[in-house]
Amino acid sequence: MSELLKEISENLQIGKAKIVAELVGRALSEGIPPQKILDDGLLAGMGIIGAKFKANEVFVPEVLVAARAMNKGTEILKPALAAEGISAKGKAVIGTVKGDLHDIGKNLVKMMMEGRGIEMVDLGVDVPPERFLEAAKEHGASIVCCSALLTTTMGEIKNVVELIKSSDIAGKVKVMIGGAPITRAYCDQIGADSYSPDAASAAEAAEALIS
Ligand code: B1M
Repeated sequence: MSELLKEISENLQIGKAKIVAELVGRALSEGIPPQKILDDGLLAGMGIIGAKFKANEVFVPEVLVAARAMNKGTEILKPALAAEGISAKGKAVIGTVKGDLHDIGKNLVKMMMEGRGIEMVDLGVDVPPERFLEAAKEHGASIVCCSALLTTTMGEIKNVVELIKSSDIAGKVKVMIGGAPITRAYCDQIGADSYSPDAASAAEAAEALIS
């Protein structure tokens, strides 16, 4: 890996957004292919943060600043990627279910998935099942991601699964679920496609589902 790409990865990991943006610009002007800058610079750095987060070596604040640096770098890179016809690996919609306003975990999941090159459509919080379905159709997403933090709202995930399974996109869209009260047993019980206990595992699972 070139020294410059290594620098991008390292600065991303410590959340130096401005420097990451500058380095991405420099890499482009040096003629490094945009896909290589994305894979070996930005995504490589985010991958390391994801693994460290999973191993409890870094925590929420570090992930948030790394993700912000990733976004700054991606902003600079996007026009070059688009010009080369390079698109995201896949698309997912994400939201916190109806009645639930917790979004810190959902945002982390979104950022980790973006860190794996997946385009994320964020529906925010308090999202009714119909909105998940509508957005999946509108954006042609292959994954619907539901987060729930309350025992009183986790039942809404079941409503999302049922709605999607009875819709015309059944079988084409996978439902991924997570949040503090959610378990693998619950996932199996309601027939969701994938459960992940944390944001880094969710990003890995999403990548596997897409490929
Ligand atoms: Co709330 N709250 N809260 N709260 N709140 C909890 C969840 C609670 C456990 C606190 C407690 O009593 N000990 C409790 C729930 C009890 C229960 O149902 N079992 C609770 C309650 C009761 C409430 C209110 C009802 C309180 C009240 O008003 N009486 C109320 C409900 C409001 C509503 O949603 N309608 C409420 C409100 C709030 C605040 C608004 C004040 C605030 C939310 C701010 C925000 O999100 N913007 C808040 C907070 C901050 C918490 C705690 C303290 C922290 C939650 C959090 O962000 N954790 C929480 C107690 C706790 O967990 N210690 C609590 C950090 C975050 C990174 O973790 O969200 O679990 P988490 O996400 C993880 C994984 O779960 C996973 O990945 C993430 C990162 O690795 N994950 C997924 C999450 N989504 C995923 C999706 C996936 C895969 C993995 O696939 C799609």
